Amino acid sequence: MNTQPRLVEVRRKVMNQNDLLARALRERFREAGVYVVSLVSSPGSGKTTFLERSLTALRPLCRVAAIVGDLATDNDAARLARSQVPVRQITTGAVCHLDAAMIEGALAGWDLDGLDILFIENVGNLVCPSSYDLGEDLRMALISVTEGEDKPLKYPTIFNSADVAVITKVDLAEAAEFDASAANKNIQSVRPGMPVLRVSAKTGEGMDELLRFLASRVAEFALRLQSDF
Ligand SMILES: Nc1nc2c(ncn2[C@@H]2O[C@H](COP(=O)(O)OP(=O)(O)OP(=O)(O)O)[C@@H](O)[C@H]2O)c(=O)[nH]1
Ligand SMILES: [Mg+2]
Repeated sequence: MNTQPRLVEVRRKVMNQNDLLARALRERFREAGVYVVSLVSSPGSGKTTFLERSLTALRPLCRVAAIVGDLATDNDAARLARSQVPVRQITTGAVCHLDAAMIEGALAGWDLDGLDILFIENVGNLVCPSSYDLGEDLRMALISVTEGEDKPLKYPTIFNSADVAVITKVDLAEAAEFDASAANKNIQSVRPGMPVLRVSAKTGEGMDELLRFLASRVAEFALRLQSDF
């Protein structure tokens, strides 16, 4: 018996439900004037380290907060909390990605009007998170120099679902013999025109440029909000 059509149908229903919830979340974020940035990457690409540095840099300038997802432990929430911004951990158990319902649950009791930027660190995974809209305004796909330049070709969906690629751990580029132009070519072949930024959260290289990029996106968002009202 061929069960394929039924499986596809069930999956489509789950996706539709997530899309509807994500749309409602996006509207809620927009009404509260919160710009939402999500981070996706394989495990250990440097999402939390990058976020910790970004939150610390942004905290004196605007009201920031973070939600972080992992299968187990609240290690990342504890690390992010060192930047002294509000942080919430989602523990997904066996689930390899965050979805819109989990984000909605994590927002309970949170005054969104009191925030300017909300970061969401997804579970480290280059496959599952790509299909789940979280209501974010900007999705960053991180790829570290130690992973190999071919990752965008092997995992095109995650790069396709993202708005910007961030090459991390550039302080290790030489040791890893990282070929930046090959990586860039692979990213562009999957998602033509995608901005590519380079950072080291260890040394701080590229962080100013990345935060300027983010600030320009937040400013565009604020302008759009003004023209809507
Ligand atoms: N050399 C160097 N190491 C880094 C950099 N960023 C992160 N690391 C190291 O990479 C390892 C993983 O970093 P995390 O920030 O935990 O990575 P992650 O993507 O949050 O990991 P998961 O949440 O488990 O998916 C840690 O040992 C970090 O110290 C960097 O810019 N340079
Ligand atoms: Mg992490």
